[in-house]
Amino acid sequence: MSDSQGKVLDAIVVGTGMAGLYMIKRLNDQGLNIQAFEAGSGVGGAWFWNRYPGCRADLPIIEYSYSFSKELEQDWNWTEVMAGQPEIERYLNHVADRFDLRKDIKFDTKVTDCLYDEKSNLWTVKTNKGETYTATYCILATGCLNEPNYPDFKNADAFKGDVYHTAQWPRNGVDLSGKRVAIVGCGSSGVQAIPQIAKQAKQLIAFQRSPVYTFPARNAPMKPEFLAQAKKDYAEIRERQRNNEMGIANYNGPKKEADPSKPAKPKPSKKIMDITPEQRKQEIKDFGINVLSQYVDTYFNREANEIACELYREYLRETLEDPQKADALSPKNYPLHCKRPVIDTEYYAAFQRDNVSIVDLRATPVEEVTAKGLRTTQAEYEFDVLIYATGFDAMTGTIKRLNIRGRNNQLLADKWKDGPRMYMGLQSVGFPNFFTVTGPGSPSVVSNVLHSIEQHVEWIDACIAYLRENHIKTIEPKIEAEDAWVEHVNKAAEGSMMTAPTCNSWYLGTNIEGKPRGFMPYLAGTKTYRQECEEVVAKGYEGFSLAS
Ligand code: NA7
Repeated sequence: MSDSQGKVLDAIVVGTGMAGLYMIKRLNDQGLNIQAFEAGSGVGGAWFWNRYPGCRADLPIIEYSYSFSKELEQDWNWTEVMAGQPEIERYLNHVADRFDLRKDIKFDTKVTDCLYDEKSNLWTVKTNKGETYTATYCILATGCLNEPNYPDFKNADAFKGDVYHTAQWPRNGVDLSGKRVAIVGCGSSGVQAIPQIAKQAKQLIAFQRSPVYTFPARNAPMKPEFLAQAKKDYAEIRERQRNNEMGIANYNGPKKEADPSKPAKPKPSKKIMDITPEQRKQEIKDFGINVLSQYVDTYFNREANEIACELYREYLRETLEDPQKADALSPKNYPLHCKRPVIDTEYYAAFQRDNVSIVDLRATPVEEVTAKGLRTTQAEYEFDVLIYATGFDAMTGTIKRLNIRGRNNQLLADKWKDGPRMYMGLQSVGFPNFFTVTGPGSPSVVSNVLHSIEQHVEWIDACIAYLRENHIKTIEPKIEAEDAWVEHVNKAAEGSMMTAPTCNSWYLGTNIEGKPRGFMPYLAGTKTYRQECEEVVAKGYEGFSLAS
């Protein structure tokens, strides 16, 4: 078995989003003979598929951009503070061209099987095109949010109008002007899409199961002087990212010298419990509603968190004149910080429009899909277009759907039936020379994910170089190291609002029917994690078995 030229490859990379592109670049720089596969017809991964109206980064783009090339940092000119999907996709295409990565990618090609052969110590990778490739190393760069989740509604196929998912949005866009549109799901994607769709559609019905805590994105056009300064400060920005547990520098432009003639600018309190109810309201007035997400005690202290939740609901009642809409949009029964932070641009303003209504699925669940729309326990709603913004089978969904077989023909999906088991989110016992970029058990989605991607890609790249230099045939975790790491990951999440008993989220897998509940990312922080990864290497790949 071989690639089309009959050779055994050094490495195979699956996926060409932010992780895959950088992985290809690093392996090319090492001079390896590689092949990458991409299910889409272009690069970008999440930024290729999620092209729904309003899709944009939820971090300032200066922070959420590659740090590996100084020249790229200097040459690329961002136009918005929180760049939108089209601009990010253009950037990733530029990266692919600039570093000549396309030559290694087979597009429109889905990997179906990754099979380890113990005798030859090679991975065989099969694709939906009927091709077979073999390589020493197999690297999954399939991302954490890749497998779209569709609700299990009765008569799901009955609807006669057009159906879309935000995560599989058509490349040529969808004209929703003058249409009656329904959207199911009000997580990050729904929250970003609703205000944009509301502007086009004749009528928009949002079918909402759980309202979210969402905070204004504070997006704006990128000021040329800010960008120029950021370009000068990139080295410092990246250093600050490395020293922050989220991989975020919180860069606000040039540091200003304090003017002794002016009073110091006030800052909000650190803890909500340290201030009186009146002061809390004053801080919301002074610093905006985003201040609620900044009080450090709300992350671990239930009482502090509940105070913030109540203030949030109060803010909604004041913002939305219609008390019924305010009530329907009010998150209840689960804490702030349970789900990944949601940021928005005029989300609540969209519900002030006459053409936008909300159906509270907590009060009136969906009974079935009909030819004309959706029937809840209360009514049948008719529309022309149905949009699912219902998220993903996150973190493990794609990996478990692949036929990945390691030693003794063991299926990875079987090994993970009660939850993912990996050492450091990089490798799993029984699957030698098989790596995942931002796999479960690493900080990935609870950090600036591109920062985590770069750290993982560099670790894997250096590991492969080490194996080759030292003529080591396989690397694979030891079972005791993997078990201890899984335990360590669970411990790191204890007491967090993200694992509160009342919390349900895709971090926990509870958004997918039948998926075991368990917190999948590693919450100790990116700085801590990076140090742990470096220590493992310094101790001769502690916790891994290396076989010559
Ligand atoms: P999310 O955050 O998982 O949101 C999905 C939404 O869809 C959420 O409101 C869900 O309600 C809702 N949902 C899911 N299944 C159903 C069914 N069966 N019926 C009704 N409503 C349903 O996905 P997003 O795409 O918005 O965001 C994912 C990440 O992408 C985000 O965190 C950013 O990092 C970017 P629920 O909350 O489960 O009650």
